[in-house]
Amino acid sequence: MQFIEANGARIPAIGLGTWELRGRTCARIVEQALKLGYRHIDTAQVYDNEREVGDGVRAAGVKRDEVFLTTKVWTNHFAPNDLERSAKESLVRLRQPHVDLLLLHWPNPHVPLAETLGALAHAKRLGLTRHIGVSNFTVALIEEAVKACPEPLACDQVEYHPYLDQAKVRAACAQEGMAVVAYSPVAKGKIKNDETLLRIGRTHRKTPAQVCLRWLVQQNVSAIPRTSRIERLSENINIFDFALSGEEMEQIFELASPKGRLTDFGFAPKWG
Ligand code: 1BO
Repeated sequence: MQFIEANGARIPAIGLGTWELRGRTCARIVEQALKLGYRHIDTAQVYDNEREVGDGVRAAGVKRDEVFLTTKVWTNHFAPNDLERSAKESLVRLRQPHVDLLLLHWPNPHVPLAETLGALAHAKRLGLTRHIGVSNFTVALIEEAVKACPEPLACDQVEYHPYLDQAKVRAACAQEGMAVVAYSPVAKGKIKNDETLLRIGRTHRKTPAQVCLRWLVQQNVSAIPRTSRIERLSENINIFDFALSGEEMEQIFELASPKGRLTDFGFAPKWG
């Protein structure tokens, strides 16, 4: 497994995303992922599956300090006291003494960012999490957050796949020593019949999804594909035995389109 180093954090390059995974399916897939060699699991308070993620982690029998576990605080808990309480409740559901990374799930313009970041840093100092970071932050918000946060931020977790240009976010994170963690890294399956990815995949005997994930990892981005299918777990982690050429990387960058974003909500920030 390759790792992404970011402001003191060492984030496994491939992780398992669990958005929309629920109940026993979620627990089973987390357990299987860890048994197959995954060492990075991503959940969130709002996914309503922290309990099952915790069950899966324990059932896998992997040493806790070998697993990089992320959860996120939902935006209605950004007032300082709420944030600490919410983080502690996540730990109770996960049945863990701490997580490795605690993120602000989306920006919330209704609570001053400096106050929320102060509370996030406090959660780190209390030992509730080893590292802190943000998710769905634009370049302007990353810059504001870095200035306001009393502790280093390890990452910005954002939607990222070949159809969405994230060059500006990548550059801002690199400037601040932060990692980019990519959710929806295979564009919710939309890449599976992509001619460019199929052609590049044929050269390396890899699937379009594997080409996508390799393309992200070669940019020093950590990717957290979600799946509920065991066979996909193996496919998604089997990307460390080939390399894309510079030309292939460029051909994949050219797939980006202004309409490439797949996850947007009324409460989302104005994307730069
Ligand atoms: C509402 C959840 C978005 C991805 O984490």
